[in-house]
Amino acid sequence: VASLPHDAADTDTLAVDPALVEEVRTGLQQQPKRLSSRFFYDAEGSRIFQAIMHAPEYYLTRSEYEILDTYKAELLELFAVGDRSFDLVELGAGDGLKTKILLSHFADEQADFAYAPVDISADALDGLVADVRSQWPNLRLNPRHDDYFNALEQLSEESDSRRVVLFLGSNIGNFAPDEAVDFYRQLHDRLHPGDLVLTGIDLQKHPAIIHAAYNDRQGLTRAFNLNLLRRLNRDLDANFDLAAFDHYETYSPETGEARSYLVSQKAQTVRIGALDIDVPFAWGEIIHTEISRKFTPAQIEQLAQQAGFRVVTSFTDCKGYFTDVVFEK
Ligand code: AVJ
Repeated sequence: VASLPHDAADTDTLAVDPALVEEVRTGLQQQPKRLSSRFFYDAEGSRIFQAIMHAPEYYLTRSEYEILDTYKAELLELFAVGDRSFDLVELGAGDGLKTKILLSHFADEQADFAYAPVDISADALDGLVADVRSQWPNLRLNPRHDDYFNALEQLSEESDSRRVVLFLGSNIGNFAPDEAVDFYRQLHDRLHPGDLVLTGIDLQKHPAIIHAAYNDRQGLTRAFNLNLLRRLNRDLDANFDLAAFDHYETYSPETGEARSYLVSQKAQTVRIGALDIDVPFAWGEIIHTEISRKFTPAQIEQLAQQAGFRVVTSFTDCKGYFTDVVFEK
């Protein structure tokens, strides 16, 4: 079934991800149709997301950057309490742009720590590792191309330093409400008492600001969403006509959910060659592709508690758009 990637740089997809096959089989034969946002990040999708982070409407990255830059000294005091060594484990490290603010400050202060970036994208991880090695050749660097929880389990066997887990960028927002609790609870299970989590979460705010962040004028979010169909064309030998689908975004201030959809602009049938199925679309029919949930401070407190964590402290940017929260086990 596997078709080889046409893009040689995309080392992730030498064989088709069986999870993608399963997702398409169930998601596109379901009513309403859906595909998970975890499949956005092939090489091209990762590149488009980098561009989104620089879009004027996408405030999340700038807000979190400001928080980490403003509070890096306070964070180091929390992480290295009593000058103990710690393992900084970053889940979903991506290009590590924000984390480099912390690495730079921690290195300047000669903190005793190792950095273990974890990512399921080999492309993203290789770039980050090369970059960090050249900037801080003496830093203890322990990259993991792995699933988040596998990596955490291995790390706890190899070292008895305090673990400080970074889970930044409001990645938690992509989970359904019950999955978010479950994710933090699984994280809690794999940590030792006294270990910390620094987690970045987007806050509820004026709905227009949030809606614009997922509906930018340059069309980057649109390209990001449509790229999922391009990936299916390539990896699963599908024949989506990208011009026959539109990007549509909603934000509900009642649920705090930004939701992305692809909308079929005509009645059409799409063939998924690798699955040997034909998928019919009515005019105006949608595929739901992403949830980016926004939280209130009270919801974050509740989330932490349900997962068994104590909230130590939290920081926000000057506009109050975003928060970085420290949990302790
Ligand atoms: C990387 C999951 C945090 O949901 O804001 C950006 C991904 N989607 N624009 C988000 C995304 C559309 C982003 N996260």
